[in-house]
Amino acid sequence: MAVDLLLGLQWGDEGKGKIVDVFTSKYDIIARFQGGPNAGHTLVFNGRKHVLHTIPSGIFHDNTVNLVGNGVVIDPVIFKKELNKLDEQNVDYKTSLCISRKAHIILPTHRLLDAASEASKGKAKIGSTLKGIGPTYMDKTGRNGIRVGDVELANWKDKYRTLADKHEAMIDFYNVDIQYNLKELEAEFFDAIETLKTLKFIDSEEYVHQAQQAGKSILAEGAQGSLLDIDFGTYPFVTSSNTTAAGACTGLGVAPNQIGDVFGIFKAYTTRVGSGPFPTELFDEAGETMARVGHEFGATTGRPRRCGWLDLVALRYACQINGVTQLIMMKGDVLSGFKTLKVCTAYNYKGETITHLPYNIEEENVTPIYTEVNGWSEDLTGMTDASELPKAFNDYVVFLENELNIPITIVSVGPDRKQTIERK
Ligand code: 2SA
Ligand code: MG
Repeated sequence: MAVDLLLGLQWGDEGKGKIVDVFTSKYDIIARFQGGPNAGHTLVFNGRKHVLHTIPSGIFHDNTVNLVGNGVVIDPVIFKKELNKLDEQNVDYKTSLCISRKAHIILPTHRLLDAASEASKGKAKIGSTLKGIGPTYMDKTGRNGIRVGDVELANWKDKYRTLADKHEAMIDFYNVDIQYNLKELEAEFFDAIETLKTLKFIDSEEYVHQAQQAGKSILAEGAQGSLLDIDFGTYPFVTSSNTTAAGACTGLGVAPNQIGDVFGIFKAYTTRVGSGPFPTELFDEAGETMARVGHEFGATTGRPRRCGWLDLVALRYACQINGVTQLIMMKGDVLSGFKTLKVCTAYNYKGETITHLPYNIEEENVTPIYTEVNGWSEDLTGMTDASELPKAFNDYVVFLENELNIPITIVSVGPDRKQTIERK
């Protein structure tokens, strides 16, 4: 059976966690394929909010296997904290959670290097979540990394020491003021490694292959968003993995011709957390309203998210790169009450009108060209059926479908599982 993908089409925080949770009953296996604890996937059900970082969003369902693929980077300390939270809620993950032996491990010194690198950049900082993501992927591609499978080997601590010593020298090289006690951090790290070792380590590409042969359904859960992709995002203000569809092939071992549906998820407006260009960003009351009504704060760091109008130039680009087959629009409820809504349909790029994403979308090069559409005043949050949705809302959705030429099959009108409406 083909593997379906669910990906964020903007700068992350589109609501992937919620939709994976809604979809989980249709799938046997939910798999993360990239990123790490920089992600914050929020799920709301039975009046409770749950935030996951590394663990796939299918974990709250019985009978679903949750796989952390080879493309993911794991911080054992954060992973242990996530497990503790699941323990508190009596979630039985011992049999349902599997980890690829080929996934790379985030060391305490990776986190310190992240902090040192950001501090050395001053105003030009990336706005990293400081979870050590960049340095860990650097060691992976530099062929120095430590993988989950290594901790099953007798001499892995020698390899650890060599790498951590090198990292300490690199931290010194940055010559910035970073206070740390490595002994303490290491004690916590090695303790968390022991917890990690109680979980199921697997050769995940073989597992995925066998599952496909056996007719099992698999959903690959993306993290961050397409515009944070290391190759196609707003470099260097990106994360260090391929967040786009191709990342699911390399991060799970799924062949390209084995990809089925690609669910592209986007907010009815746009947000971004961290630094970097954002052509439709708002600095006025409209942006403040989106932030306030949409509770736009980072689920991992608590940082306020920047808000702006929907950018169809960027969204079209993301749809193309990912081969999106169905769109899912989130947070339409947040826009209730706006008299008119603006949608960016093209850019003025150095005096020329363009509809593609150019090499550089810094403010001085790009001015968004907007189309204005009618807003709606109705509160959508209690609606459960497409027939209840107001006309102006439907017009907005149809306008976007026509611009993107892809059907919007689901609209979300609130954070709860139940606030999810299918469009026929
Ligand atoms: P990193 O941590 O080195 O990968 O950061 C590099 C850039 O990627 C952005 N990034 C994110 N953007 C949105 N959401 C993310 N997850 C958290 C959330 C973020 C948070 O769900 O809200 O809590 O702040 C995420 N992770 C990484 C990051 O902001 C940098 O721009
Ligand atoms: Mg998030």
